[in-house]
Amino acid sequence: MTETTVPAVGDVLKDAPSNWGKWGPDDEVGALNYLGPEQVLAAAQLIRSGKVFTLQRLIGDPKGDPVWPGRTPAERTQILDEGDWDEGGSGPAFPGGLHYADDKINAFLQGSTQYDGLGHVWYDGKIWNGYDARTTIGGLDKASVEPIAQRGVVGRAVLLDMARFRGKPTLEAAETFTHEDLLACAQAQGVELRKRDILVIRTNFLQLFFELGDKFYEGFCEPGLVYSPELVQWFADMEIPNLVTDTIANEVTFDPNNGVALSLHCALMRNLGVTLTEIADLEKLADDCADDGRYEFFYAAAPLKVAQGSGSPVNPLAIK
Ligand code: UVW
Repeated sequence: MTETTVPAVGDVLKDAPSNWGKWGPDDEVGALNYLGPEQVLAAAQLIRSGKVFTLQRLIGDPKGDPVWPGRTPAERTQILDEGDWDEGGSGPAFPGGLHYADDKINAFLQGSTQYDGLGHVWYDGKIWNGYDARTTIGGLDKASVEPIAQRGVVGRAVLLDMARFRGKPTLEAAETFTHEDLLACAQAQGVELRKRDILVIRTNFLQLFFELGDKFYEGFCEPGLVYSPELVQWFADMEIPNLVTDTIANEVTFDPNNGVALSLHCALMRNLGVTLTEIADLEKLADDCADDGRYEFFYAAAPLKVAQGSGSPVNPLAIK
């Protein structure tokens, strides 16, 4: 498909459902409004074994950090260590002789497991809730990651292990699935999808990043959910607050039907206010779910409170 035949995302989504205004003109957290004390208390009932799974990928993994093309992995720099107190070193002399280590990172806020602020993507000059896209200039004045971080995300989550469901170690580049496939996967796993569930989808695609090295980015097109009006309506009807996946960008990168890039970012995040969480490490959790047959769990996550940030690293917790 050549670029000229690719339609504008706004045309593709012209009849798509929208939640703009649903939570008032000042809302900045969208579908997270679906998660309140009732959902938190119900989710807490799912904690039975006390097993805790942390879903963040390592920042500074010696095997490499998978990032969206054009972003670079985080660089951690050691600022102070014991060597600074060697003879002639510049380690500060504290009363009592304390030594310490300091370091800093230079990182894309979306360069690891992350929450996107709802203002992270847009089209036609408007971000979530109809705010002007010019509010993003120099930092997000509206719908940044900060209100999500202030609120936190807690609820019942369900793992949909699409790789196991399809009998593959990893889904393939550009492989797609729909909400019907998610429902079939849930049925095969013996778990019910309920309204206001946090959806956690495993493809294990990033295993190929670690196996292929730089070749991973050749013809880059991740597998994932593919846009259809029915899928977006299903997310709206199911009141899904948060979509968590183990890919870099949560959906098939280029829609095979029209070539549009990341149309679900626009349909789900910009229009419905569904919060997106990417690059989650679901491997230990998925093995445990396959072992005990329990695919539902308590989920809690809070990105960092970064003023005006378009996203933030996060280490979500799944507790069974
Ligand atoms: C883009 O939107 C480009 O990336 P992501 O949502 O994966 O951070």
